[in-house]
Amino acid sequence: MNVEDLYEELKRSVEEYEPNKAVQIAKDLLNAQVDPLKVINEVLSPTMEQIGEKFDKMEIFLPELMGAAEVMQATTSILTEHIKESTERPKAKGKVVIGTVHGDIHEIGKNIVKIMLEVSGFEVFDLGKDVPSMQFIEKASDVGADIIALSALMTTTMMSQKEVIELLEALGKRDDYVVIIGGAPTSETWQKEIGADGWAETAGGAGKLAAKLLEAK
Ligand code: B12
Repeated sequence: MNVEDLYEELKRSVEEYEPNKAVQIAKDLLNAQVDPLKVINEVLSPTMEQIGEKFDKMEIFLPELMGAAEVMQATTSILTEHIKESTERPKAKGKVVIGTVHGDIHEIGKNIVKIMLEVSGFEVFDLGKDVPSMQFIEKASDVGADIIALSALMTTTMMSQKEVIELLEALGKRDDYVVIIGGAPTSETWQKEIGADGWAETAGGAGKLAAKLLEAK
């Protein structure tokens, strides 16, 4: 099978809940020297987006959405593990506290961002999902973080990104941290509106963004 065929098969195995097959294809793609980040950005993420649209239109239901998410997660962990193993880490750049904001349990994208920050040389403290706003600030203070990274996947939970920044301001700590945000419904416009320091569309962009912002600080 050529790479294009493998992409098609991978898409199909996510849609049809075939985790073992998807993981095998991911391994085949790695053996064929395909860039794992390309597989995530160009095959897996668009497939999940289409699945989300089908869910939105009620063409599929929660069990199917959960099944696809499981396959996506199993496949991305093979790919990100490879990124981790094959990338030589630059020397320590700084510390990042990351999590998915309060009210939101989507974590696939956040987990990819975490790996990309790690391979870019950051020490990352992952608070997981549905993280109360105050917990980001407490953890950042405990570990002496440079950056707080907030992921939100729903229009409703984007407000929690704003809340973290408002809390930082209220506590007089806004200048202590660089705050970066991301997640499918967010944008540069939203970043500016809530006064975050940076936004990136993809996980690959997140590593570069964090390094650039910290250098500028
Ligand atoms: C998978 C999925 C799920 C899985 C999540 C599994 C998991 N462990 O994460 C499950 C099945 C559990 C789920 C549940 C729900 N979901 Co859902 N889900 C999705 C889906 C299909 C894909 C998300 C995903 O993983 N994408 C792939 C990753 C790689 O992309 P990503 O997350 O965007 O991340 C990339 C970038 O955004 C960026 N990034 C992400 N975070 C950050 C952070 C920083 C700092 C930076 C710089 C960058 C960055 O980098 C990542 C990699 O490139 C989306 C559809 C969509 N279009 O997003 C719906 C979607 C987000 N879900 C939706 C809904 C409604 C729900 C539920 C409420 C359903 C329900 N009725 O129960 C629940 C949520 C409950 C809750 N309180 O959170 C809606 C949200 C609508 C809205 N209001 O905005 C969507 C948009 C589907 C839809 N079209 O209706 N979901």
